[in-house]
Amino acid sequence: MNDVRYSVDDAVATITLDRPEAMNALTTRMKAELLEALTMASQAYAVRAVLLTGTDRAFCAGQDLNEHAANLEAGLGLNGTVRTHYNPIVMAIAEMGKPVVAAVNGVAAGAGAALAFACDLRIASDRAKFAMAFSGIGLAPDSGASWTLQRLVGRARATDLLLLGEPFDAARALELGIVSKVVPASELAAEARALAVRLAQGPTSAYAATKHALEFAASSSLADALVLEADLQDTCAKTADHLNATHAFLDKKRPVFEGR
Ligand code: LHQ
Repeated sequence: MNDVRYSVDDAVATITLDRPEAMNALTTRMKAELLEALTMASQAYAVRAVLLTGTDRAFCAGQDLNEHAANLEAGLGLNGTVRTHYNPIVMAIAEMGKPVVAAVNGVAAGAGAALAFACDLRIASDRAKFAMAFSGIGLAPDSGASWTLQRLVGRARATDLLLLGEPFDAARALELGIVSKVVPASELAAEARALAVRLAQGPTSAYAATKHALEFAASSSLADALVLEADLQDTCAKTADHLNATHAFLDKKRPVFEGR
């Protein structure tokens, strides 16, 4: 991989978008590398949480507009990238049976912001800035932003943010509930890592079930959500983590989760 870095430590896979000269804007190569990294993290048994971040001033400026302009010039339109790259990337995050934390270190624009929205938790540096840049270049939301943003902030605010496209800073993102925490830029890497390590030491199967239940319940009836909850709870109840943590509680000990 060239523009995306992948490393595993303490059961946390860290995926770093690393093309700072273009604010980590996504080229075809970068999108392929990001999907490859997410797939590796998903498949690796030893990985129990994922941390997605950027470098320098940017988390991710969305689609690389130089490459996109070349495609338009060549009459290729979007060149299939929404279906070929963005959609599989977002689904890889959503379907990852492990928590995914976005450490938003700087600008997150367009599909870059949508990537952060697709993650399970977002922690931001006080230098982070979000821009729903789609309408600014005559496009509608993609990469799940129409789905995720309204679930994060409610439909009225999502409509406002997507139609008007006004950039907003980390403090506003916190107010809107888009990020769960804002920390000084110098502390972001350590704070985000501590959060990811904590999640990697948690009940991985229960986390996977929680993600599944939330995703399903977002667009189902209460009755159907109850049915799925019951099934998922059956699965969780069979894990060693559940048995051990229940005994640990009764023994007044801290539970140790092994992720199985
Ligand atoms: C960039 C980019 C960029 C290339 C900064 N590309 N170089 C899906 C499917 C297919 C097509 C289209 O889109 C999509 C979904 C999307 O993602 S749509 C949204 C695409 N992204 C944008 O419209 C954001 C464009 N960028 C900006 O608005 C600003 O650059 C932001 C707000 C990100 C940062 O502003 P500043 O902090 O003022 O930095 P800057 O504008 O000076 O940028 C620094 C450099 O990064 C600069 O290059 P240069 O060679 O002049 O130093 C920019 O050209 C480059 N850059 N974003 N998306």
